[in-house]
Amino acid sequence: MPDGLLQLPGIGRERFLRRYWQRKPLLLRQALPGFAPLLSRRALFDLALRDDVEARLVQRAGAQWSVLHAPLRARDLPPLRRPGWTLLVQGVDLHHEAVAALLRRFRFLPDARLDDIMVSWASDGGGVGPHVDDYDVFLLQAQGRRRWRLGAVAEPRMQDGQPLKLLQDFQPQQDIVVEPGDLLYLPPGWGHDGVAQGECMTYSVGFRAPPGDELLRQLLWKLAEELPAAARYSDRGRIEPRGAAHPARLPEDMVDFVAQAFSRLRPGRADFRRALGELLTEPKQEVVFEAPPAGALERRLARKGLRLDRRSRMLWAPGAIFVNGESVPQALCRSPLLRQLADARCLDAAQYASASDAERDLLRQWFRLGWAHAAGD
Ligand SMILES: [Mn+2]
Repeated sequence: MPDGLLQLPGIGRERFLRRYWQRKPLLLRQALPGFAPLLSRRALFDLALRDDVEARLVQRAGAQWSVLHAPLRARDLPPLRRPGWTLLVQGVDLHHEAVAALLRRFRFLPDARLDDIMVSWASDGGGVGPHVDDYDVFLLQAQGRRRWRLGAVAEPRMQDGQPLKLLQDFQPQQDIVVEPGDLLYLPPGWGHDGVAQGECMTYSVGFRAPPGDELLRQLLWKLAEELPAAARYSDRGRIEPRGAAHPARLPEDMVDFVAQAFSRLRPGRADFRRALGELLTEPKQEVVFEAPPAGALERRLARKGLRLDRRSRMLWAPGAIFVNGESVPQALCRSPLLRQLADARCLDAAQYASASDAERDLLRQWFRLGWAHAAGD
């Protein structure tokens, strides 16, 4: 597989973005001809049993579903021949280089939207039932066949008493069977139900599309965490002796106090940009970076250049550069070299040699944190 951006044969990226992205589903037969699983069933199961990996086991018995969340143990997994179960492993790109490379082929879409690749294995009849997701997803069939039923959902209503969010009265309008190499795009909120026909593996390339309220909640939290210390509430000289009859009454001037403190906040565009950049580059919860082994020489950076760790998240914006949940220091927030690193995710030896002292200090710091490595290591 060539290591370029995905071509979307027959339609092209430009037409796809104009007509389908965030609008309607698209099935691309043989978008990746000859595509085969990048890791074996065994390797996927081993990954699912690790305690730093997010995985779920979904089973169905008649109309009743059950879900088991990580940490999973080997004995939790049903026999392969038992029909109707599926194992879903989230963030496989964080642990597997070929899967990370597949994710990079989708970088014609902004990194800020890119989430992860989930890999699912299913026994015959396995699936997670009819549902909607709140993200864009490309479903790449990797092994075996899966039947997809798709339909627009005006107002999702969920079934009661299920451990999963399952649509009630799902009315599919499309019914297709996909084979290895086929790619199905679904916008957020589109109903879908995929059922394995025989043993089946599917790669889900997910793009977060957070609802405004959720984004705002996280941004406000982030802004709140950085609040400077403020004056303490005081009622000096304001307590009414008559109030003794109603000690339970909340003083109105305390309400004024917080209202005034809040109105002084006035976050500006730069604050929102910073909070958003730091939020979106926050590594996934289970990611732990490892410092390079003792004896790993920073001089190798000079000889080989530098590449970001595949789990490092980096974004840039006017006057700001973000990496793994942090803003780079003010003095470097417009560095063309760091922007270059964010876009290309690597710097060659010549580019590394061109770094200023401050840039080199920062890059060495990232190297020591395990956020970046010498190219080729
Ligand atoms: Mn889904």
